[in-house]
Amino acid sequence: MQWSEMQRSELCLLVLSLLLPQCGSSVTPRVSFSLGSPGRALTSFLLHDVQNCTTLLLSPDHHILYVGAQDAVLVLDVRHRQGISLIRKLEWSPTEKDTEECSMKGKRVEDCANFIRVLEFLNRTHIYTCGTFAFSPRCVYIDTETLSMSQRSDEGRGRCPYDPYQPNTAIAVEGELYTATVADYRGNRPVISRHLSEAARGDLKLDDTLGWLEEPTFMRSMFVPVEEKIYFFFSEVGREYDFIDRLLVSRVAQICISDVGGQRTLQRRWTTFAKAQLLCQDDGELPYNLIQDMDILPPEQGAAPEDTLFYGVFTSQWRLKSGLSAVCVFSLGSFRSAFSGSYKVLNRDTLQWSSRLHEKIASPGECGLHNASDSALRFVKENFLTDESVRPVDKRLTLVSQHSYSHISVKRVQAANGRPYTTLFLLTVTGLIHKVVLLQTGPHIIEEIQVFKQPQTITSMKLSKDVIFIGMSGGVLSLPMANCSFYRTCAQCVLSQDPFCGWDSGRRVCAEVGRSVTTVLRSILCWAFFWALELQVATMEAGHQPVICI
Ligand SMILES: *[C@@H]1O[C@H](CO)[C@@H](O)[C@H](O)[C@H]1NC(C)=O
Ligand SMILES: *[C@@H]1O[C@H](CO)[C@@H](O)[C@H](O)[C@H]1NC(C)=O
Ligand SMILES: *[C@@H]1O[C@H](CO)[C@@H](O)[C@H](O)[C@H]1NC(C)=O
Ligand SMILES: CC(=O)N[C@H]1CO[C@H](CO)[C@@H](O)[C@@H]1O
Repeated sequence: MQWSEMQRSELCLLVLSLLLPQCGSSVTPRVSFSLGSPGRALTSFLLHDVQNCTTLLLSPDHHILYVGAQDAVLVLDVRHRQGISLIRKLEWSPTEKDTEECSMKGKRVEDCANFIRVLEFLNRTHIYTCGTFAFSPRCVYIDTETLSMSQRSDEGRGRCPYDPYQPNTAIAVEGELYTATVADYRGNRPVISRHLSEAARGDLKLDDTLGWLEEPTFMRSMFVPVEEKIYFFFSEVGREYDFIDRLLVSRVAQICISDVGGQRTLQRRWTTFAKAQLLCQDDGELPYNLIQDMDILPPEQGAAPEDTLFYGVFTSQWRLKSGLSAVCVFSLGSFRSAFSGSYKVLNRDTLQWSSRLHEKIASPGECGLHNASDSALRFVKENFLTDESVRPVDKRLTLVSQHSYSHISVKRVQAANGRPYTTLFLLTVTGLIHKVVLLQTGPHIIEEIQVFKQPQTITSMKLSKDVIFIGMSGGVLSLPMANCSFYRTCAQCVLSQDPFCGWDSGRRVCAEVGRSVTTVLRSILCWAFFWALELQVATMEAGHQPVICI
């Protein structure tokens, strides 16, 4: 804990009338908690025989956390803040024979287990789950009422990777499963596909004759209901930059859920696949070109759907920026404009991309092309890379960090001053969580919390209403989003600039805004500070007196 930092902040408060410009806005964490600090206690769920808890799924009521681990799916009760308890452990492992065959093919025995990598609700009562199953992926149903796994298993090819170290993503929408993974043993046939489709629609996949994907690393997928589209986020080799060898780029790709494939051309293939480059780059600087994670923030109440925001963390391929990462925010509006704009053209003889204008026979990226003519579908098939890249909101990076972030989760919180604030939870590969609030003056790292010490290869992070869950090799951790009672005085409470917290001057405690009904009413004096901190310059101009906490 850096008390000195906090004391400095209090001093800062005293001289608020002098309005030091650096007051309150800082890109280093204001408070930092090392592993095991009482101020930010972790709840952990560890079982000696459970490993690699890397796939998390929360029930819609946030009472149950399903955990895809090694050779098991755990069903955990997470209703109580004090502790996590095991409801059921559903064992699911390959037979000895499977393991033997796997290791005979030259794989390490420890990698020949069943690593659960897909875990999605198909409907109210059933979860669909897939695992690597000794390099021979399988999928089963879990009945959430009886908490049992189906006896019969499906082949998992194209749904789940063979290799547990290959990243993948999956999402279920209306009972169908959309996946992005590699679909072969060696891991060099990437595919985006739909499974479990209604018979009349049929399963769909990518046409792989044309290089729709170039050695991708899949990160995330998201369904956006207003668009009736699923977006996939990944990085891959940017073949359009043929003057640089193996330049990697980040992408957003789309498909429409209404897609049923073409009738002759593109039969059983996507007719709505399109991809665009995601640019997380400052003018004149090297790009942060490798997407690590993405989260979605629905628009504020009353705002247009285009204002749906996507928060991504990116690292860089370039040595100059190694170890650094950046947060960039993209809007649904910018996806729309890229996908409805013009597309690059690939010269089949030279394999070079260009932005040459050519006759537009159809609109690639548009939903509802299943009845289109063969020539329209051929056009769509060949034009899948948008000419325009997707740039971040306000054309700038939201945050640049000395740390390498691997995960991001975003939440909008109503602060004591009644205004909504966007809060980011960023996890580093080395086990630090940074809680960041985006203020008008820029990002402010409210706190840094160490959640593990050993660097983890594969982790996951999920937010419930007020808790952050982290899945890692040894088990599952949970951390409350805030601990307001750590701040003992009004000044500490306000200067933390934590939108989860507000000063309750009746009880004289720093309380969670949503939890204490009276906080909002009683913290009038306090949120005058919030306002003062955010609008220091305006305050000075208006000649306002600084407010003192009492
Ligand atoms: C919050 O911080 C206080 C003061 O350090 C500590 O006593 C308390 O246990 C913490 N609560 C949680 C849930 O971390
Ligand atoms: C949910 O899906 C399962 C598996 O497809 C099916 O057996 C079950 O009837 C479905 N339940 C409901 C309520 O639709
Ligand atoms: C479009 O295709 C559906 C079947 O996929 C068919 O029922 C319908 O008549 C077609 N519409 C047109 C305008 O061709
Ligand atoms: C596939 C995978 O993630 N395996 C990890 C399982 O956990 C052990 C440590 O407990 C790691 O060493 C493996 O890499």
